[in-house]
Amino acid sequence: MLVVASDRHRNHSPLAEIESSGLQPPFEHPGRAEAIRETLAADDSFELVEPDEWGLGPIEAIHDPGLVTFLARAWDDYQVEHPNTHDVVPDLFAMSGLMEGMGDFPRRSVIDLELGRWCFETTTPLTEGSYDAARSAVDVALTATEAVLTGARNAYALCRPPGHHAPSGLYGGYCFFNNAAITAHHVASTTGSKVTVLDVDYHHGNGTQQIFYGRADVQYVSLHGDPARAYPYITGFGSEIGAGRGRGANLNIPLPVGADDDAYLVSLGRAADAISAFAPSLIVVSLGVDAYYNDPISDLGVTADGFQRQGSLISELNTPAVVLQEGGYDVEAIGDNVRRWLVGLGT
Ligand code: OKP
Ligand code: ZN
Repeated sequence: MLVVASDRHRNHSPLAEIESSGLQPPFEHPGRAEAIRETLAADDSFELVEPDEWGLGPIEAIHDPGLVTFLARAWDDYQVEHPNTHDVVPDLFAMSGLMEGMGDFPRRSVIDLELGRWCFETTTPLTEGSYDAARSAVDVALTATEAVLTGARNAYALCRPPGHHAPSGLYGGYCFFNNAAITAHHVASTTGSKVTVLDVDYHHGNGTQQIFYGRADVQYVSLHGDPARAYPYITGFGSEIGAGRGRGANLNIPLPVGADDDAYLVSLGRAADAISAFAPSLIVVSLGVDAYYNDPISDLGVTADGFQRQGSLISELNTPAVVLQEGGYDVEAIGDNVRRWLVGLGT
């Protein structure tokens, strides 16, 4: 199987994250991607290549160009006001309630205000090279996708930072650009065919759901910890089925605490039936391996064997698939868990 990976992910390297009201070492760090790369490089069923450059077009087809411009400049602009800041984090959130009944938010070039305008939470510091890393993750995803569009049965994109929490006009949840949404839209718009995003990360991909909620040509199917207890709390409920032309093209399957391999596979079977009924030309898999029983920020009970069974179940759909990395925070196990999912899919 072709694996696309770039060293540029290392340029996104936060010192800390502000989570649950505490400052702590970041769960989302360069060591995650390094561990995956090492594991895949040691197995000759995988061939590692560098990404091509795809430019801003595919990104701006999904994200507000204002967000893109902001991310490109924000770290530098922040240093002018606050010199020698390594991790840039908003300390004001430009929430709509502040302007309730008074019209639109003022668009002013005050960096502290702009940060709070584009970022929705505190666990996603912007470092000097975050924009470069986020750009490289998109290039990695699109390069792997190109391989599948030109005949490979499947391919793996070692994306870092991840993407599925980023809606069209915001960043957060460790995500800057929504790699999966950019990829799915790129394929749907260039081939005129239907695409499914299957999201097996432990967390609901609120960003991907938001981007495609009104669209009939891109299906979003997600299994995740029930948002009644799990981040991002706001979305991921089964009642969210899409809107307008997109009604019926969004499927959320929330999972209970401790769901094990068998339970997970039953729900993934439901997801597979929905994908089969939609009949996409391509499946974009948002692969987080944070459903792992030992993941430090999640509460499901999936084992390495379970990940392989997941890949294998999806291979039975007989549909080309490009697999994009999202989360997974047990760095000891992340490489092998990803490898097993890909082995199940078919290398
Ligand atoms: C990214 B991905 C809860 C804080 C959650 C962000 C988690 C982002 C997960 N107190 N922090 O979906 O793996
Ligand atoms: Zn996750």
